[in-house]
Amino acid sequence: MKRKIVSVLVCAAMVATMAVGCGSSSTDTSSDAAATTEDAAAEEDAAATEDAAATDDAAAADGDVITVGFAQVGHESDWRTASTQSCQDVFSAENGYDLQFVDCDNDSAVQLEAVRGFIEQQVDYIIIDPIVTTGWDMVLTECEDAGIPVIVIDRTIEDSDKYVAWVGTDSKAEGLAAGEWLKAYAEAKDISELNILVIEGTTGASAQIGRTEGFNEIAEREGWNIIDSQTGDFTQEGGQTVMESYCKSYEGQFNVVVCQNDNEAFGAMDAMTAAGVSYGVDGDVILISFDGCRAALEYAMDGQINAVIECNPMAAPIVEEVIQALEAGEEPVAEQYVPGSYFTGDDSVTSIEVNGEAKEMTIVTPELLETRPF
Ligand code: GYE
Repeated sequence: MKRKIVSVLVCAAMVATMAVGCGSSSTDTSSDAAATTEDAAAEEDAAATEDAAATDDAAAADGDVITVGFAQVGHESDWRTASTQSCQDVFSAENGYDLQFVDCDNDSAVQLEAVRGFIEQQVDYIIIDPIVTTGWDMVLTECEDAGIPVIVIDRTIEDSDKYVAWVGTDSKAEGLAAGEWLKAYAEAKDISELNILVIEGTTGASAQIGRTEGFNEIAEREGWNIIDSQTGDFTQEGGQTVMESYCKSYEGQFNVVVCQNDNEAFGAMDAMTAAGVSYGVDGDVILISFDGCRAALEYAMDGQINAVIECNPMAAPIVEEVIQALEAGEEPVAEQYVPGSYFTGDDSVTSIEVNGEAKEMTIVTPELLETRPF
C-alpha cells in the first residue's frame, strides 16, 4: 500500500511537470487567446489529475496493491517448486499483490538477510518458510518493531512467537503415519523383522524433526531396528549419495528405506537399482516417501514406491485469508493445518490409525493423477 501511495504521488508530479511544459510552450506562440486556451486546458488537466489521484487514494484505502515479501527455503524439491508456484499464483498482480520473492537456496544466513531486505523495503507483509526452526527471535523482533506482520508458512519456528500466524502441515503426524502404515503392511505381508534405513531431510528443519520424531515413536513402540539415519538434505542428489553409501555399508542387511521426501526417494531408487537392490511392491525393500508430488504418485501406482505420505504444498490460499483478515482489521486464525492424504499402489493396507484417528489409504489411479494439482 505504501508503494501505491508513492506511485500516485510520482504520477501527479509527472503530470504537473507536463502541464508546466505545455504552459511555457504556449508563451512562445505570443498569442493571448492561445495562452488563455492553454491556461484553461492546464487548469482542466490539473483538476483531472486531482480527481484521478482522489480515485486512486480511494482504491488504495480499499486495499489496493499489497506488497508481500516471501523468503522461500530454496528450490530443493518438487514440493518446493509447487509451494513457490502456489504463492506466485495467489500473490499475483491480477489479484492485487506485489510479490517480492527471494529463493534462499537453503542458506539460513541468506534467509535472514532476505527478511531484513523486506523490512528495508517496507513491505506490507512478510511470509517466511523457515529453513530451520531456530535463530529467529532477533529478526522477528526487527519485523515487529517495523510494524510488519510476519506469517510463517510450512515449516515452524521454535525460538520466537513474534509472528501473527502459521499455515502448514503436521510433520510429526506424517512420521507417525509412515510408521503406522509400515506396521500394518508388515502384518499384512507377514514380515516379522524390519531393518530400517532412514534418509532424513535438512537437519534442523521442522519437517525433518517432526517426521523423525513421529516415525521413531512407532519404531520404538514396535521394537524395530533402525540401522542408520542420515540427512539427504531433501534433495535427489542427497538421497542418491546417502543410499549409495548405505548400499555399500549395509549390503543385504536392510528391508525398509524411509525417505523424508519424494526427491530423496528418487535418488535412493537410482542408487538401489545401480547396486542391484530391488524395491517396491515386488522387491526386497519396502520404500516409503513423504510429499506426494505427481512423479512419486506415479511410482506408487507402478508399485515402485510402497507408500507416500502426502504433505500438501498448496498453502498460499490460506495465507491469503490471513492477510485479508489483517487488512480488514480482524484477528487472523493463529494456526492452520493443510490436510494431507496417504497413498499406495496396492490394497494390502486400506486404512491406518494416526493419533487415534482412522485414515484411509488412497490407491493411486490414472484418474487421480489427471487431476493432481502438483
Ligand atoms: O517435504 C520437502 C521440502 O518443508 C515440508 O521441504 C517441506 C519439505 C518437503 O523440500 O520436499
